[in-house]
Amino acid sequence: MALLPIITAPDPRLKQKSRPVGAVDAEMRQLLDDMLETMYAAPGIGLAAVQVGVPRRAIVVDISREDGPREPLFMINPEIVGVSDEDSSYEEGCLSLPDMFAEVERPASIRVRYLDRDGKRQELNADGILATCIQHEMDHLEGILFVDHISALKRNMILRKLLKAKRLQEEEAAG
Ligand code: GNR
Ligand code: NI
Repeated sequence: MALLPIITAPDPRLKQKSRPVGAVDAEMRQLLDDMLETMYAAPGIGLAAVQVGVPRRAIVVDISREDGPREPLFMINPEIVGVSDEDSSYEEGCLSLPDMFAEVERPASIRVRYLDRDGKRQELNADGILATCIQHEMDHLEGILFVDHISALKRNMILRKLLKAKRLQEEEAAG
């Protein structure tokens, strides 16, 4: 297992579209395990492969309590096959937009089809924060960040703050 560096915005790699996974082989399982460890360490409730620089359609999600038994979900080539008419709004964050938060509206529940860590076909109904998180991760596979769902005004405010924080960090690192 290994901790992988998480890419933060603004970085053109976060805008690229991820390619389908051909086979869930040992190398892919290693990546999934490293992604899960990286997500738990962050800590976060989801992570897409592109956030660690691998533009493949693979995500990990775990919305369980940190102090209880963990319930990781590994989703390869996920597809949304159904959405509710009803929307819900959650305050979202993103490990690639550190310390930034905004309310995002999405379908309240979804049905998603994917391959699991064993390459087995699965379908899952999700609602609540799980539905939000899966949709947030699947957006990453299209090069979309949560700020792309909010007003240009709010988005630019967040991106400016982020750029400023990044510059400060780089100055500190340079000494
Ligand atoms: O850790 C995360 N929390 C979160 C909170 C609300 C909605 C979505 C998320 S996903 C985020 C981790 C992340 O950036 N995944 O891509
Ligand atoms: Ni994210």
